[in-house]
Amino acid sequence: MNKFFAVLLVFLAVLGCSKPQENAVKQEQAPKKIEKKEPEVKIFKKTMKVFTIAEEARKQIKIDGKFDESFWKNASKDDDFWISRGTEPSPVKTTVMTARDDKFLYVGFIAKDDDIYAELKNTDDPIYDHDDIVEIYIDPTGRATPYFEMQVSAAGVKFDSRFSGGRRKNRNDSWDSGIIYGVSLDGTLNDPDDTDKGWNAEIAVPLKSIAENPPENGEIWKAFFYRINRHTKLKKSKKGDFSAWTPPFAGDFHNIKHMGDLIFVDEEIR
Ligand SMILES: [Ca+2]
Ligand SMILES: [Ca+2]
Ligand SMILES: [Ca+2]
Repeated sequence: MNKFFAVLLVFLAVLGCSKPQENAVKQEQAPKKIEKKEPEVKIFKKTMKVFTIAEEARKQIKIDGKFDESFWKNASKDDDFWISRGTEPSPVKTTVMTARDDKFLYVGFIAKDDDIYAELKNTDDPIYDHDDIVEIYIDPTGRATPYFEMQVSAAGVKFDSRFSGGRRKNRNDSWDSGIIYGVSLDGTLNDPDDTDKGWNAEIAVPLKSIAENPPENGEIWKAFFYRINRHTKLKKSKKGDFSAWTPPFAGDFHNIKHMGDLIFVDEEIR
């Protein structure tokens, strides 16, 4: 190797080292691509203990949409509803409560609402597309076969349906849950010119409609509780109008793999 080649090699080595640095500088200066970020979603699931109403306290039960019975004070409650996609807590306020006795699962909803709206009148009308409603989904086995959907509107109309074999499969609207329910309003129905406070739904679900045997101490049933808030004359929906006790992480309320747990316990309330 003569002197010329030695110098050439050193020159090439220096060149080789400097190029990546130049590139690095260029990359740093290049304008950053703006990536559209999906909101971060932390998947979670709720659980709720369903206490047993003591025998002597069962006489007071009146399914009227009012929660005057003393056991409701001691029942499990959750007012932390989320928008159904699970990205944030719902700005529309709802509380759900549960209790049981030997024949019924009792579910109470307290729905804050400044514009109570419900027009449909007949059982199994599509109130889910139209009116202010609350919804209960129950999958007693966790296998989605069958699972049940029960809804009540602010006008006191019910929709109930039975599914079997998986998410949305074999829908049967002719199924009758036999729910007993009462609705009470703090406001006026279908009047956009005043400001309402809200409405309640008190729902008794016959255990025998859902499962062959009433749940035993510690038994878990999968469940969703939902609320759809509407506006008079079907004004456009707002954020939080589709809300859930435990989110399905989809616009689809039937995303049953995210159902929460209802844990039935013998512990008594009165
Ligand atoms: Ca009552
Ligand atoms: Ca409403
Ligand atoms: Ca039905």
